[in-house]
Amino acid sequence: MVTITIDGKQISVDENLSILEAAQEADVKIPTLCYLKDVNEVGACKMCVVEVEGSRHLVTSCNTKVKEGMVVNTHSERVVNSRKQVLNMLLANHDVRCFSCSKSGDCRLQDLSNEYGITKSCYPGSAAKFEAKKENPFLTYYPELCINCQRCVSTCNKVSCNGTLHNSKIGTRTLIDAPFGPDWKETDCESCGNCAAVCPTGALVAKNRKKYQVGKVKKVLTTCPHCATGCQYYLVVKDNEIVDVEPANGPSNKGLLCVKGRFGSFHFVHSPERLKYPLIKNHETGEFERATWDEALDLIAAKFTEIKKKYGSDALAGFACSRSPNEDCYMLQKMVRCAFGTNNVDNCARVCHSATVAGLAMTLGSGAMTNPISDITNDVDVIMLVGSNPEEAHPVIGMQIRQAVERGTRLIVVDPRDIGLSRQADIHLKLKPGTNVAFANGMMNVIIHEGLADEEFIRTRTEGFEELKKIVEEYTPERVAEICHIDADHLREAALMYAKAKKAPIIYCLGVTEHSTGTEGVMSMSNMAMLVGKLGRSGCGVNPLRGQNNVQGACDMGALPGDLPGYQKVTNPEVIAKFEKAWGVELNKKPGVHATDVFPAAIRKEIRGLFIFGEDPVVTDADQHHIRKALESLDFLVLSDLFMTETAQYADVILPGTSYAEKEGTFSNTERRVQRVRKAVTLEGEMRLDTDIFIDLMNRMGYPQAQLTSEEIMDEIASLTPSFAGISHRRLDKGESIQWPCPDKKHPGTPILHVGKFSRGLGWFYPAEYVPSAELPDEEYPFIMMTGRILYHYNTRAMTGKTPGLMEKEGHSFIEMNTEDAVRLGIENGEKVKVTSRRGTLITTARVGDKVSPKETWMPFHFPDGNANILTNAALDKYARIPEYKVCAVKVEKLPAEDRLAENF
Ligand SMILES: Nc1nc2c(c(=O)[nH]1)N[C@H]1C(S)=C(S)[C@@H](COP(=O)(O)OP(=O)(O)OC[C@H]3O[C@@H](n4cnc5c(=O)[nH]c(N)nc54)[C@H](O)[C@@H]3O)O[C@H]1N2
Ligand SMILES: Nc1nc2c(c(=O)[nH]1)N[C@H]1C(S)=C(S)[C@@H](COP(=O)(O)OP(=O)(O)OC[C@H]3O[C@@H](n4cnc5c(=O)[nH]c(N)nc54)[C@H](O)[C@@H]3O)O[C@H]1N2
Ligand code: SF4
Ligand code: SF4
Ligand code: SF4
Ligand SMILES: [Mo]
Repeated sequence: MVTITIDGKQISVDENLSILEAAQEADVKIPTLCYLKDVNEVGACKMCVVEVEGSRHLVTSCNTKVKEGMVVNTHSERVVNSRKQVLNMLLANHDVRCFSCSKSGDCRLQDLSNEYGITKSCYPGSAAKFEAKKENPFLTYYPELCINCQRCVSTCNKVSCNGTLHNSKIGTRTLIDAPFGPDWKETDCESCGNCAAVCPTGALVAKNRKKYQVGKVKKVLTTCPHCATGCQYYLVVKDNEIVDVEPANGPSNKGLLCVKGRFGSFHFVHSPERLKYPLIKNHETGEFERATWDEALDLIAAKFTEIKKKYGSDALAGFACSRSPNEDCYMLQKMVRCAFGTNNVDNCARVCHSATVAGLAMTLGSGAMTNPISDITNDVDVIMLVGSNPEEAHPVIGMQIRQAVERGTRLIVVDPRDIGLSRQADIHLKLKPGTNVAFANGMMNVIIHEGLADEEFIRTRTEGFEELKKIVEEYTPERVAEICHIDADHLREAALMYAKAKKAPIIYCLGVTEHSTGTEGVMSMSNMAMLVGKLGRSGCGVNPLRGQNNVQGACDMGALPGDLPGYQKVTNPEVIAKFEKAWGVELNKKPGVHATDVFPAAIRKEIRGLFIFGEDPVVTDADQHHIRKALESLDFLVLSDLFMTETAQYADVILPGTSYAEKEGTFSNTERRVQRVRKAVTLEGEMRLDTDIFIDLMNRMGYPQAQLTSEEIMDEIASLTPSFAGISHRRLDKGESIQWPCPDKKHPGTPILHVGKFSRGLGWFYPAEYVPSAELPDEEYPFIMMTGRILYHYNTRAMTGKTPGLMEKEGHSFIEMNTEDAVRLGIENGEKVKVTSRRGTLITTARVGDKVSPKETWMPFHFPDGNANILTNAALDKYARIPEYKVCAVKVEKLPAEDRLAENF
């Protein structure tokens, strides 16, 4: 600590602070323009100058450290004159027609000019005129408003870590070479808008800002509805319409957002395509007809009751929506269990991370991410990223991984493709799809042989090691290199790098889970971490990045066939007794059917009535043809959604639900953090709260369910779920941020799992042998096809597809293939091709390069003009029943000349 005097006030402060930070502690305001803590502390704008006794020159307070005995004057005449001088210089080249600027009223330059009484510069400005860059659909750069403060450049380089913003010299002026011009689509800019968020003027600005004036809008703090990063932001609402998004400083996003959160999370709310009233299918005409809520709900209750009476409760099933709040998912599973009388309830985790839920529960005792995002991206030595593409799928986590790499963290990427992060990786193991188990066994073989296993950890905290060791012995680096198509020495290097690091998290995603051996892939991840004792402590762990905004929550809430809320087992009589007492109903004790098994069961007529809440399986489940057949086989299908989806076409009744912006509730992000979702707008139409729909239906089917608000539902959840016992809307509204388990009202939540002891007691090494994928390439179908997602669209595109700018950037399906294969087949980049698997055929556009290896291809599943799921294989994992989306066999063919150039099939 040092003692200094600021404006006559004596204070003691940390010696590492700058004068500016010390002044902030003393409540003394020093004006700044370019300063951004830890990001831009260059002292470029000179607004923050102060007078320090004994120093001849004024000093910039943002980058001058305090010293014992320092006497600082922040508002002397000399200081004020200097600041006026700075403003005069800045305004000379700044277009001051503020009334036409969208940042007017919210501009630091304008505020400071007013404060210092400078309305017009006393200097002549440069005569040069510069064109705005405005082709990017979300962002514009107006050079005439730029004061060259460098905040945007530093943010793009050090925070988003994208590196696309640079300075350029035009004549005497330094301006920003912003990638928003005519070639914006070809640049590496991700349109995240984090640069615009820090621009102190209207120079670099989001186009949405044009739609409103600050002061005339309301801001509602909520959680992003796309991926499970759980970014916090404000919805900016003008006259009951969401017009913009502003980042909030949430625990997982730290003020950052990605393009979907910032620009793709509200157009869909107001889309004219929203379902507005209930629809019943007229089976004579095949058309949907408008109905009243009473007609629709009575019909559903009658039909479902009839099926139940004729064929038993287990002929009914319901899917929960992982895009919707915990409270909605809880009520959906309660409806299925109490009113339908079955455990046939599931959610899209089945096709996503069910292998994680099953695999980590078996080996560690809890199927959730072990460590917080900030813990595994800050101050860690090595990150091992397996089958996870966070730059596109969890972009704000991707940004934090890029920051870690910039700070010196080493990166191992294990992915069959050149993803963005593989460029920054120390080691990229570009393994053959479907060979994760062999890779992990090879890593462990090296670790054991090099004597790097943590024997103490293995002895005290785990079981099953001897059996694992026996299996792993067979996976020599040379054998694994052959199976995985990688270099044996690279595998050795990766094993040493991971094992020797003090702190090294494994981060993994669907490249591990979406296989017919997905659960064993997941258990291979926990095997590796246990072998080197990297569990139950900071900066380590086994970290699945969950997908949907609330898929963690949908599972936590018991939308699973074998689990009641909080993973309390349906097969445990004590659990059943507790819920029977609380819910006042006799519960079905037979574990239900998994979502992926519901479709074949429908074809066999074992399941006859299905309630789908916010999912679109025709588009997203493997082997579309088989899903369509299953839906046609049902006696009665009900759908609650925001839009008329592909699946909705098969429904008997369609119910209009409400989006995240129209309701209260909570989402649980990937790190088990429960965060609030708040109502921002009320829309015209007959849409109803999804929870009210379920409550009404329960009552109509004879289960008396009281009307409850979202807050009351969370209280019920807490009363029945030990891991949620301390969680309530009230605590969250006070600003607390809680990661479950949170066993009581005083408990702060649990950031790191398995500290000192695994949830299952001892951690279990699962001895996994490598088993090849269910469908391998052969002469007829010579290519492996993988599938996955891209940055700009989200799953079915139901929501992101309503933002025109996102469609402008990426609007059509494509297939990535290797140049070697393309040359052999005479296929050029950008050409239309025909892709066929044993299940179907589609036409799409070839993207040729070396992102994928020869004999391998990759497709997104977002686009209707060539949906990858026409081709995918519905082979299921034996434990989790997850489909093998990541590997099937296809052939790719050149189209006849006349079809080749035809646009947009
Ligand atoms: N922009 C965007 N973000 C999203 C979504 C979206 O649709 N769009 N969806 C959300 C959802 S629901 C989820 S679950 C997550 C998914 O997030 P991710 O799992 O990160 O995304 P994917 O693209 O499905 O696959 C990840 C990677 O697995 C690799 N891979 C394929 N096969 C293998 C293999 O056999 N082994 C290994 N090691 N890697 C393999 C692929 O090359 C790909 O880079 O994203 C969420 N975020
Ligand atoms: N080929 C291939 N296929 C895949 C994958 C892959 O990697 N490859 N990944 C799989 C994965 S990981 C997942 S998670 C699934 C996702 O599959 P889905 O869950 O089917 O996809 P989403 O687009 O998330 O669909 C959500 C639906 O919910 C609606 N909705 C959103 N919010 C609400 C709400 O609050 N209330 C109501 N009533 N409706 C709402 C939306 O309008 C949308 O129609 O796709 C899977 N499909
Ligand atoms: S939008 Fe994001 S990636 Fe593009 S220039 Fe700005 S900060 Fe960089
Ligand atoms: S665009 Fe804005 S943030 Fe970037 S240098 Fe210019 S004024 Fe500063
Ligand atoms: S990273 Fe995920 S949660 Fe964050 S803004 Fe982007 S889509 Fe939303
Ligand atoms: Mo997912």
